[in-house]
Amino acid sequence: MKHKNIGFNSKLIHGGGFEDALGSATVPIYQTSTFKFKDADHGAACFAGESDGYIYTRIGNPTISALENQIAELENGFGAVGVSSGMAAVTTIYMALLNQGDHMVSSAAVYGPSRVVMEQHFSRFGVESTYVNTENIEEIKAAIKPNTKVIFIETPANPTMAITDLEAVAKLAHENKCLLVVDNTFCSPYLQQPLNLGADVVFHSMTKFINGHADIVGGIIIAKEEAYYKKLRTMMINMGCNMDPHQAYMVIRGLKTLGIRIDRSQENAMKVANFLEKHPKIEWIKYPGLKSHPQYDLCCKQMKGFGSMISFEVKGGVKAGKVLMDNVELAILAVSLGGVETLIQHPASMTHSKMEKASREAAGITDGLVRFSVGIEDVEDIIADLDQALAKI
Ligand code: LCS
Repeated sequence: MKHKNIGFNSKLIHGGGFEDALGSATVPIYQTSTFKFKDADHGAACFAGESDGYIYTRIGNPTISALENQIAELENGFGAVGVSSGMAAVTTIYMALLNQGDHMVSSAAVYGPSRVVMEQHFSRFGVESTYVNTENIEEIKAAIKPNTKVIFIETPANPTMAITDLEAVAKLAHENKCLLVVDNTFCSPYLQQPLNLGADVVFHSMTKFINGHADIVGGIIIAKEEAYYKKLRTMMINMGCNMDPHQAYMVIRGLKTLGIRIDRSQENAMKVANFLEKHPKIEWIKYPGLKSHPQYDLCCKQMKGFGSMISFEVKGGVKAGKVLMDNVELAILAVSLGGVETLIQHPASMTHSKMEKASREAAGITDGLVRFSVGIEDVEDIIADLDQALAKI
């Protein structure tokens, strides 16, 4: 790369080292499914891996490569593999790193489908799993078995905002010859770089902060070492869950403002959290930036900022929470998160509804929990909106 010693925000604009023969200043959309070979020998060399020419878009495409190279650099990994969605990242990781008879230990509170696909589908192929409260390292230690191959962590966890100590888990994983995989969706590389804390593989739903504009779905996996990068890329190619060049172009465009979007949304989130914490109708609130968060010190240690995700419960449980959700006017009642717009949703009946109720409760996803993704609007408007909706309870 040309610019070696530049800061994170500069890398968002200039990172990845993209260049093309026409001197394009931004990355164009290479909207093609296939690429011409110069001659038969060149085609054979591309397939043999002796030439790095492009072959076919499921295997690789210049627009997608530009995004992969940029994100690999931001996460400090060997390489990145773009995929069609965050869930495509999850299934590619499970398929590439786990075999029949293997076991995985994971956070009880992870994005619902990450758990459902393991417990209800990979179990059909003989992969075992145990879900524990990974805030407590002793629970992870107790769950490790001789056949444990992967520890799969989401921190902060969706939607409980529980934090896992990445350095401690990385050490434990490696002592037990396991790989540490981290879902970094809630932070993005701007706030947390798990590979620098010892993780082996990191992934994102780029649908969220990385793209940031609620207009595409996408995922990416970053590996620290070449061997795992190759395994993951081969699995993505064979499963056919590649990104599309237009989707990659949209993410490259959104990524440029990641730093300024997160700065603004987390500044707003801190003010919203302070407002909610003092509000008489709030039963409890969990936000990494509040001293009342049980792992506040750990948040300060491993995250560069507190992010913009808040979970809370209104006094009066589900019924009162529904009144709140039905009466907000600025915040949009919708799933997803990490975009420029403020969103509100109810995990027990929406994002985490396919999880067993007992598993949800054990993970701290109470029926009354409301999840709030703070956007970049004027914070006075976000607070006024919550205030008027809370007054209706
Ligand atoms: N990991 C986390 C932490 C997520 O929040 C999500 C999606 C995924 C993975 C999957 O990514 P996708 O396939 O949707 O790109 N989370 C969602 C949520 O909380 N509401 O809607 C989607």
